[in-house]
Amino acid sequence: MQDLFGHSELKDIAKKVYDGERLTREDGIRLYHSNDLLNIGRMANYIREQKNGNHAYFIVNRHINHTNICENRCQLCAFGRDADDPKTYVLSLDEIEEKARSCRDEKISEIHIVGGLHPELKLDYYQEMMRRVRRALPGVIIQSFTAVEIDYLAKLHNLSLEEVLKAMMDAGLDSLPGGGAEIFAPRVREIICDKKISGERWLEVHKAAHRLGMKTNSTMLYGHVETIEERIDHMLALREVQDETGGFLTFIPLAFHPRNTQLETMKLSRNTGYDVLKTYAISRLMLDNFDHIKGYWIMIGAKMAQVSLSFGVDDLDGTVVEEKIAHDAGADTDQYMSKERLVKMIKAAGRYPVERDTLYNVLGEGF
Ligand code: V47
Repeated sequence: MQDLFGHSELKDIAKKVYDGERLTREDGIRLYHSNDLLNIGRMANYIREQKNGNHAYFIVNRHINHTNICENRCQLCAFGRDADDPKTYVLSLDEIEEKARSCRDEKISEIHIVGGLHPELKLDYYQEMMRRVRRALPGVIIQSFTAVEIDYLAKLHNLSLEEVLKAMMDAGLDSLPGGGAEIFAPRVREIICDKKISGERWLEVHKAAHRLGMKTNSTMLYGHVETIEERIDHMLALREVQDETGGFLTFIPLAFHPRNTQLETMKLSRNTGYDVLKTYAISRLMLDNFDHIKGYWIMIGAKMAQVSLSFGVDDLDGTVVEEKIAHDAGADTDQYMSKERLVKMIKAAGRYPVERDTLYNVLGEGF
């Protein structure tokens, strides 16, 4: 295998990868500076197949965004709005229950609820939300609330992170999604999300969840003002926590969409196909202690997601049904993809489709 790298500038990194040696910060930066996309992909695919064979996972899930009112109004976000904006909404508990109930026949295994930081929605609203979703969809895994929302509730009620997480778990919360991580570097946060919790606090929330036995996801929002070094440092911070807790299920690179955000005027170029594939492959190589890398088709398009299955990705996320965060920012993808289409896409990439639940328990395969 290594012979293929005979004349490659990446030969020494390839040796490490095939010898099972951990890559360093410098290796990650060099990979990003290289244009040898096929060899970067080849290495990532080797690790991907070592960890997950030919499996390509997907989930039958539904997203709900309960409110777009948000106190933070991050520069990166087109979804959050001020309370007096005519386009705001808050879903009532009845409406949320109805949305959950409406997908009973779809046999979904996960419900994913995230929203803005609304000062009038208190812990009891969220607990009742969990109880009602649980009642509407018994057996479904509730993966809800970003670390940012958990921190907000802790501050709102003067509670510790553990107290908020425990209260939510008692009401039915199973797992936290990976949103809100953005890029951990303070320099970047100052520009793209100046009121959001720090990267350190984001990691603290996830560590607290892991200590309570919860599994969680992680993300990185890329393609705005961050440097290559800041992307690699973000991955390394996650790798360090994973060494400590083993609580992360997956890593999801999220491609930045500028439309309707405060960053739109900076004329940031949308992520290129090359950058998207490199980012998947490099994260697969750097995050040696993560089992899964997710290619979220909503943000990169179905075709790019399919190709990513050869560049380190082993999971395409799911049916989703309703998506507002990327679409408010200009995503031109559909909001829903049927299970049949996910399966077809996976098979056409030569992979073996596996339906999973949030925790990667297998619910069906082959198809
Ligand atoms: O937290 C916000 C990002 C996240 C934009 O855990 C943007 O399985 C691109 O975290 N352009 C929400 N991205 C989505 C998210 C997610 C999605 C799917 C699966 C999982 C998971 C998590 O989207 C936000 C933020 O990081 N985001 N605005 C934007 N303009």
